[in-house]
Amino acid sequence: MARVTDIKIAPSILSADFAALGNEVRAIDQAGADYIHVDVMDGHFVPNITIGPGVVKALRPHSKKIFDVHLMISPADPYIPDFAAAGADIITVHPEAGAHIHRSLQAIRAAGKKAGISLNPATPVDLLKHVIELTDLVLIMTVNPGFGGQSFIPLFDKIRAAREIIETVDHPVDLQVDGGVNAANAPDAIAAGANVLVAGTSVFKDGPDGYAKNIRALRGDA
Ligand code: S6P
Ligand code: MG
Repeated sequence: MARVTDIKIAPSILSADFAALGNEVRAIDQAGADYIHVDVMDGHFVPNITIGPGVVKALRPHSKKIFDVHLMISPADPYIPDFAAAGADIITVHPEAGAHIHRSLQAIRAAGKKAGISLNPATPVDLLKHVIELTDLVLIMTVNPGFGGQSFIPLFDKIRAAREIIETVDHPVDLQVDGGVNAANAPDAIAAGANVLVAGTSVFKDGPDGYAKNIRALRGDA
């Protein structure tokens, strides 16, 4: 089970000031972010449009932290090389976005990046059993993807089940929770087995002066 010191915080720039993304990435880096979570949306797989590989490339020089790129796009496979070249370190895809999730994970690793799989709230966790050997990060969505600021869906049994599947392999696999995460529900998500917390609203809500305090609060630090 993850100790508090093992908990990684991945602020989602979906909630950042899109008019100042370079400054925002630097600010959350300096405020203690472990990963920079980049939500890519295409207005087709999810009802919102955000950013593409060009923005990831522009942000890359602003931080040495891990760029954790969450592709909420369909199809995803044609764009894996572009996000890899732009500087993504982890590329996460959805099985709901295409027919061949096994092939998508292979393609991410072939591009030299860590492969993530993200499950929407209604997608059965047992799917992981068939791809966990190809997976470096499991993302359990605790909102229906598309917009920040939604309410957390308490899928703790699903998080526990994902942790059990991860324990069946020898290589390290992050268990990430994404959607409506805040200081109130973070302890239960961690207790269920999550070791990476994605948070947009709960990190960015008070402006740059609050980023470090909000990140500490998610870790359970006073
Ligand atoms: C939102 C998006 C998620 C975001 C997450 C962060 O639908 O699909 O992937 O990363 O929701 O925003 P917040 O405000 O929920 O923490
Ligand atoms: Mg996300």
